[in-house]
Amino acid sequence: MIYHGLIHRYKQYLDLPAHSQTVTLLEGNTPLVPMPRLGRELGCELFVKFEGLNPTGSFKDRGMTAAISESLGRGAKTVICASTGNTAASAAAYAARAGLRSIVLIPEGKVAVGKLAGAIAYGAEVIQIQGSFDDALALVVEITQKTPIALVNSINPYRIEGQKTSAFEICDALDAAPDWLCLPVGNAGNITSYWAGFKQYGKGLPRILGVQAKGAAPLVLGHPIEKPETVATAIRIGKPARGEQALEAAHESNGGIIAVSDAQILEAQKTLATEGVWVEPASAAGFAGLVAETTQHKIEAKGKRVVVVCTGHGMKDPSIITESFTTPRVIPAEYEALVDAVG
Ligand code: AN7
Repeated sequence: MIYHGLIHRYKQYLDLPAHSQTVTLLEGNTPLVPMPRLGRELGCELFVKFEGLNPTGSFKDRGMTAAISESLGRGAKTVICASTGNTAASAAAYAARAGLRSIVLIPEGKVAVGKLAGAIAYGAEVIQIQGSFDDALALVVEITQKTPIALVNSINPYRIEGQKTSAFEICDALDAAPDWLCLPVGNAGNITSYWAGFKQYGKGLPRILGVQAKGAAPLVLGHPIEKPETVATAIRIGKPARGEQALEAAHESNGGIIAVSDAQILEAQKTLATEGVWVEPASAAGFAGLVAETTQHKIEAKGKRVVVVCTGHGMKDPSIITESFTTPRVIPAEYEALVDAVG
């Protein structure tokens, strides 16, 4: 069966206005990768929903196909977003596809190189803000209230509609919701979308574990963070726009929102790669949270079906790896030297 993208596939479940004109890069339909070895170590049946395999390398494409389709149909000429990077690349790609102008605001010096390169490659006008993601978000909200420029951050309700489809795909693949769903939380659009999606689809409800980075954990601490800091720059967010809904999802699902350290995040990134899945640091936070909670016996994962959402590809943030490894050794281009080196 030919795949036409997630709006086509799940149209009946998505509350999109009639004026929408579908703009798609065939996003979604991402693999639910079994992780038998790591699952055995944790005592559960473990899967990764690998959202890094979307067209621009992150889950943002699910919401962006919906938001850009609506903006285009409404007659918008320009779209704008604030971003820690992945939203920027996704908005740029879908705007390019739709023939719209895109403007993206990013926090100065804090965006992973693969994301910035993507935004530029797809033709976005990139503006760095001397401030945080939260400052940038406040600015784009203001300009979209005062001008016809369309906002494509996850405050835009169509972003949530599109992102619900990952929950549908998981239910379709497993024929039921998993027992646990673990995912990173930044601006809290994704956790909001998953919970809405599972509730709507009627194939059962998972318990949801939302995971923030310790230096950017407003939902765990219970107050906004003025200067969020974490190696996981994607979730370096101090005032999540959908924070209330994230807390609601955690509470209603009998799950929780926790924080993990940067060291735990980087360790989780390495561990996932040992089973062949390379994700960017923020993306590994869900797995880091699962490991932390099972180790402390706060989550009883034994015999349970657990889906960890890996939101963005490792290639988005190569410097995290390249800055920490030693340069590969150099040998002469001779067989003897190779034999020596291989040992
Ligand atoms: C890889 O791109 O906020 O909780 O501006 O890139 O829905 O915000 C990215 C967020 C998790 C958090 N994982 O999702 C942006 C941006 C990755 C991300 C999140 C982001 P939300």
